Amino acid sequence: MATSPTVDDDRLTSGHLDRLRGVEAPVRVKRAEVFMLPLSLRRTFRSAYGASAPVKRAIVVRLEDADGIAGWGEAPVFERPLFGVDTAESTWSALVDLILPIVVDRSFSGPAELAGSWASFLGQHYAKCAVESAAWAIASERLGVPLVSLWGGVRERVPVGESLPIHETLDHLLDEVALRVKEGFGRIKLKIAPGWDVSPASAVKAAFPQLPLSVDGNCGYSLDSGPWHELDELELVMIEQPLPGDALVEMSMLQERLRTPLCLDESASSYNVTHTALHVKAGRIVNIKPPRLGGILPSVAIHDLCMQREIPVWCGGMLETGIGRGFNLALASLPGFTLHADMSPARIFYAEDLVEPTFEISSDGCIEVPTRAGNGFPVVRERVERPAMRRWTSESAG
Ligand code: OSB
Ligand code: MG
Repeated sequence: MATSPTVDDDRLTSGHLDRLRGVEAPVRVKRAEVFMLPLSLRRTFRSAYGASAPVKRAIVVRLEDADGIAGWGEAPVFERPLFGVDTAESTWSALVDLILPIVVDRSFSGPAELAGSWASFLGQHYAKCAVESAAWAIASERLGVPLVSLWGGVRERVPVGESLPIHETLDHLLDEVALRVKEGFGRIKLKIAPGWDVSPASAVKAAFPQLPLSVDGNCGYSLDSGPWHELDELELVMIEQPLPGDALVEMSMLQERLRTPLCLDESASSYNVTHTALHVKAGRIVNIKPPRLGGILPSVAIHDLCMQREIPVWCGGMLETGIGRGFNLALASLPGFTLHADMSPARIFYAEDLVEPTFEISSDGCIEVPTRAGNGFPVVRERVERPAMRRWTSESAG
């Protein structure tokens, strides 16, 4: 394993990627399993992409190495290619046809070498993220060191915010904001779309003037169509991804007109694209999500880049269960993650989490970074296996 730099060294060099690449924890994947299971959403999650499907088909990967150590990873993908190009079907096929066949029965010096085996493949980010994550869980367990220590995290607790979907009425929205603030969430993010933007943001600002508030446009606007001046007056923490993901020049032109920082989500689709986006000043904040980026390594590379450039980052979410959130919490413990994470507990979206115990928010608005080696939260195999509508194992492949 790489020698442990001190916190100060980390801040100077932002060398977390080197640290992760240097983790030596030999792994030979003896068996891979993939599960597709329905997760019923407790409520419709409405954004500029429209209403979420009532059931999300989650894809979960389990790798077992030759010594019997197992690690789980999650591909929190959506049904339709709206947020990104991947779908549940494309992710399933990428896992069982492309990625797992080149990983199983080969020996790797650690998670970085394992992830290197698919480095030349374009896209397939959710699939890559699930497999790389599972390899990190195995490495962590093999070394007996939690991910937070393995990755050079500096925080034991992560301050969290909540992302609120588009509501039926302003009254419903204000009731939910009041509830989430009471639960401890320290920042509220409102999903916005044309027709639901200035009025909800102004109403929340008026009712909770001290509350850090942001909005997320999910690509729903164009440079000339948004209520930019009105939103800019509200002293929002950020405006997340108002324009289409590939509209980097337009994002930059919009950022030039606004005091409020723009935050890259869909635009930060890879390390290189994020580098380009920052170079053209398409935003001043980056939302880092491992599934969108294709894993932990690209996420940490962007973290390092942003630290060097003094660009604040935060950990976003993709409605993960506790499997994916376990990795997100460890990632959010890195020093560059200075803004509230989207990390609501699974109970807000789902009847039951896939991990036990799951996590909760404390009254002061933080979630504890898992200190357990392996998956941050223990995965309940039964809860993955029982409802699975599709299952693949490497042994039966052929
Ligand atoms: O744009 O940040 C987003 C959920 C699904 C897809 C995209 C986004 C979101 C969220 C929810 O905002 C964040 C969470 O997982 O808590
Ligand atoms: Mg977003």
